[in-house]
Amino acid sequence: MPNLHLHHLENSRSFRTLWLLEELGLEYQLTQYDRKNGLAPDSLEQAHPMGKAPVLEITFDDNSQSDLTLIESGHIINYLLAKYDPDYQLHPKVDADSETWRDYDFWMQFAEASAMPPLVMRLVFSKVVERSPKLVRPITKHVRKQVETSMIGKNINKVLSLIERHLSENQWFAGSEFSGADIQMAFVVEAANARSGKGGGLDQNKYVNTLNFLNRCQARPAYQKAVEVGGKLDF
Ligand SMILES: N[C@@H](CCC(=O)N[C@@H](CS)C(=O)NCC(=O)O)C(=O)O
Repeated sequence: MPNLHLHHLENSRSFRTLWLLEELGLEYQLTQYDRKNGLAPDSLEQAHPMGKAPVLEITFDDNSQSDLTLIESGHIINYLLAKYDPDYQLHPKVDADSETWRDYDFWMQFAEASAMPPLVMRLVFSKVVERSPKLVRPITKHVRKQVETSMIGKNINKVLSLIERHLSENQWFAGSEFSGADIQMAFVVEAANARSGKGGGLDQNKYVNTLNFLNRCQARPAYQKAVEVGGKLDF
């Protein structure tokens, strides 16, 4: 069995990896990093030059193959499932004719390609306002409001509508079974549900299926173990 070493940054996408490692019941080594002014500390660059979380290092004691250093949470999820989920308990078989697989692949991609960018922009603007000197704060607030109304808010609403519609027709993102796509997308929902900054939390009536999905995720023992080990997500 190779050694798995996860580099986990507090309050970050590496929670996805931690949660999946727990779902799979795998042993792993963990290095935790605290944020510095909201960002990853420089020391994370020693694990991978990108300096972003997650980083998963895999070493093979038997020299059966070269060691690996993986980044990109979606890529890591797919690697771990391809390797450690041979019975397809947490991911569907690749099959272009299967709606379950197409949904799985779609939401895996959608999470980082379309959903996270406007959520990150919202977070960045709220930090800019928070950290701007008192004197210029009315200006940064005004700019945030403009960008929020003209761009960020609209894009986030489109993302959330798509998610809510899908979850009103499906129990999970890839059909009727929990899968890696739910781990990938739960982080999106948590970020969208953030109460800090401009978020204020999701509307309980409008996004009832989305919030029920999040509750189902948070009730999973592996999710709770990941919180215990790596800390609660709190944006
Ligand atoms: N698309 C990448 C994004 C990685 C990423 O941006 N990670 C954030 C944590 S949520 C990070 O390390 N931020 C710290 C920084 O940029 O300094 C993934 O899904 O892994």
